[in-house]
Amino acid sequence: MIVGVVGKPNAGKSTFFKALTMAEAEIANFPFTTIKPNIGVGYVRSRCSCRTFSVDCRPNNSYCKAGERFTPIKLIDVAGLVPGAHQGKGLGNQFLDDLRQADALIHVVDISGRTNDKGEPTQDHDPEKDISFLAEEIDLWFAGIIKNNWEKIKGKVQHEPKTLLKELATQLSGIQVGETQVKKALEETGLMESLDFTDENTRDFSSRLREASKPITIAANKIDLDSNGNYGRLKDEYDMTPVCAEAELALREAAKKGLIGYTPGDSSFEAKSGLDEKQAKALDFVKTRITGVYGSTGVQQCLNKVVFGTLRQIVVYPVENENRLSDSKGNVLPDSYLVSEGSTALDLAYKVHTDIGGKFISAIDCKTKMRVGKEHVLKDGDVIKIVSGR
Ligand SMILES: Nc1nc2c(ncn2[C@@H]2O[C@H](COP(=O)(O)OP(=O)(O)OP(=O)(O)O)[C@@H](O)[C@H]2O)c(=O)[nH]1
Ligand SMILES: [Mg+2]
Repeated sequence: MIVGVVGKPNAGKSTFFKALTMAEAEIANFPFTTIKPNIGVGYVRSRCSCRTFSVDCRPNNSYCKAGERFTPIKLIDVAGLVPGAHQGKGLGNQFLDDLRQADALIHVVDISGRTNDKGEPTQDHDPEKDISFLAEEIDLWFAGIIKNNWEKIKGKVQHEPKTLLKELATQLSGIQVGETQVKKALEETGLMESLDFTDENTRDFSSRLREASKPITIAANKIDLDSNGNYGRLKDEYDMTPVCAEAELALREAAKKGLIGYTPGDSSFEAKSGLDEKQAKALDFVKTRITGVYGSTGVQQCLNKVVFGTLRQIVVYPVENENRLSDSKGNVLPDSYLVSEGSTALDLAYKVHTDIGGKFISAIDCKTKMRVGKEHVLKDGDVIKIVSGR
């Protein structure tokens, strides 16, 4: 699963990405700082099952802080998108290509309105324009793929109308669009029968595919600079999270240096001794103007919202020893995995290893100590031992 970080140039995408991944990413106050995509691992936060089971965990693929488990998820930060990108404007199609694999997008918007649609400094840009243009660009990108392949598809479909669904799904599989999504959009638009792929109909069809395959969550970034009240004006109309990526990055860096105690996503942090005057002032700003006002910096909240809300994932913990809740080396609750709501014990077995999935015998729910079958539906926080043949 991959979450893409998108938006116009200079909106704060790389700052947001860096705060989540602590990976190297260039950040600068001018457009098109990022050209090649940054790929890294971020973490979603959920209550660790070590608390429910009252055990001390020793995570391996993830980490646990103050009883909160941080489970990995891949993130990609791409170049800034400008209107007309689908036709090659700005850095053009390349980074749209970089987004092919994404399952969901976080749209980092400069809510302060202090950069124009090209990412250049200004005073009173309306961020509402950014919100609509981004979804449009992605719709047009999808529509372009259909248009470019339409002659090929049409030829085959004329011989055998039933193949429309298959042909479209094949062309769109590269951008993570599945057959079920194509089918639903074809039915909703009536295109399955009419085959009337005019520009307008193709656009409508693409828009539905985009909503299903690359849903967008809005991060209202640079909230610290929003003196024009844009967030207050737009928050009822759009579902968005107030964000200060710069503050989150500062908190994570300060925590890494041991200057503060901070668990990502918390509503507050604790300053330790040894801060110089500048650091103390910066942290005071974060406290009084960001976390104290909005309840957090919003960065962790955005990622959690995408993964647990939009993508409907749950966290489960596979173990090898059902009594010690550990792997074979004795590490307690070593791994936490994201799986889709409704996943079964067999799905988890395959996720752990294809061999284990193939030789699945049964599973043990470590909470109830009950043996369950492959159809057993997993719940958030479940600790599961998979029993498989040799
Ligand atoms: N005040 C404020 N500035 C921020 C915030 N987030 C990012 N910035 C600043 O905005 C500028 C652009 O940040 P980047 O992260 O490089 O933006 P980007 O969207 O990746 O830009 P491109 O790669 O050029 O598309 C930098 O000067 C950041 O320090 C924020 O929450 N508040
Ligand atoms: Mg960037």
